[in-house]
Amino acid sequence: MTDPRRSSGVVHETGGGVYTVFLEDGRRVEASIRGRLKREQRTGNRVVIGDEVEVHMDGEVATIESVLERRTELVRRGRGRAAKILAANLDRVYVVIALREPRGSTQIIDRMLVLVESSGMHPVLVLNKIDLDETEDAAEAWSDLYRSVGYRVLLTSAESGRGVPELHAEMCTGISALIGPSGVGKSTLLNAVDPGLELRTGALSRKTGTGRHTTVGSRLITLTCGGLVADTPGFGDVGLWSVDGEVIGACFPEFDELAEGCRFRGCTHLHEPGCAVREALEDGQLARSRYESYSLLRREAEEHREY
Ligand SMILES: Nc1nc2c(ncn2[C@@H]2O[C@H](COP(=O)(O)OP(=O)(O)O)[C@@H](O)[C@H]2O)c(=O)[nH]1
Ligand SMILES: [Mg+2]
Ligand SMILES: [Zn+2]
Repeated sequence: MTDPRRSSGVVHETGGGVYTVFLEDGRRVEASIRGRLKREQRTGNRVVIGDEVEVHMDGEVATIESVLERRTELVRRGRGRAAKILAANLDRVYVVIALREPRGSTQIIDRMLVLVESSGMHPVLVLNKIDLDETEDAAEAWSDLYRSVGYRVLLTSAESGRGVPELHAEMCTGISALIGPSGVGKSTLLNAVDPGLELRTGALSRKTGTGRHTTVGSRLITLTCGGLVADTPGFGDVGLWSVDGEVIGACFPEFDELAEGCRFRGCTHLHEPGCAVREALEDGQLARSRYESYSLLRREAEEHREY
């Protein structure tokens, strides 16, 4: 028999110890969490947006009893900071980069792809602001490069509308997230996908100055078509994320097969003899920019390692 006071739902908002949960029957409740879960929160295992939870209803009082196993977790690992789960059960992550204003680079792209890959998710690359002059060459070169290593690439512009219908169609099911540096056009793109959202965009938020209006909590935005979009302050500070050195190799999909040919197990591909990854680089089978990003991230991880 099912207990009528128990129902399951999805966490749509967190912040200040209050969790907004949408229950299966469509009700929206503000829940707190059970003591045992509260203790886990302190050890970093937090209840986050996208979490599927079991809620106990005592009249109008809602309490989160347990969190169901997550299908995915997007984790931010900081330099010297504890890892933080930003969102659970994301179905797709878009890494958004502007071709200009601010100008993207393969290094920025690779860094963000790696951050998402290190959480076990395979992102979609969005090359945005394709309406601006002199963006064609980079757009073409980068789409070719990233498609060749196994990523899906979308070319978009909120200004011209390019790619917006495609993005809209994909975002109407499940939970999506857009991550990327500030100013690349994430909020503007979401407003183009769903004009009803009226999200604040760069031109406005700069005026508010010292972050008085910055979002403190995290939320899932509901699109008119029913899709959900994760929004957390953590998506804007990708520059502060870092990745453990040992997993970086696994975050470059095209290295996987090559690495099997390395002479040494656990080869770092930086200096060992008989390295198949570096051989592929010399043979032109591996893009130099990808290898450079790899070695940069790897060295960076070594510098920030803590004992
Ligand atoms: N030319 C052009 N500018 C854009 C486009 N999308 C956004 N912008 C501008 O880029 C700035 C930052 O946009 P915003 O959406 O706030 O970026 P976010 O920080 O990634 O959310 C704003 O001034 C927008 O007007 C676009 O597709 N083309
Ligand atoms: Mg924004
Ligand atoms: Zn190697």
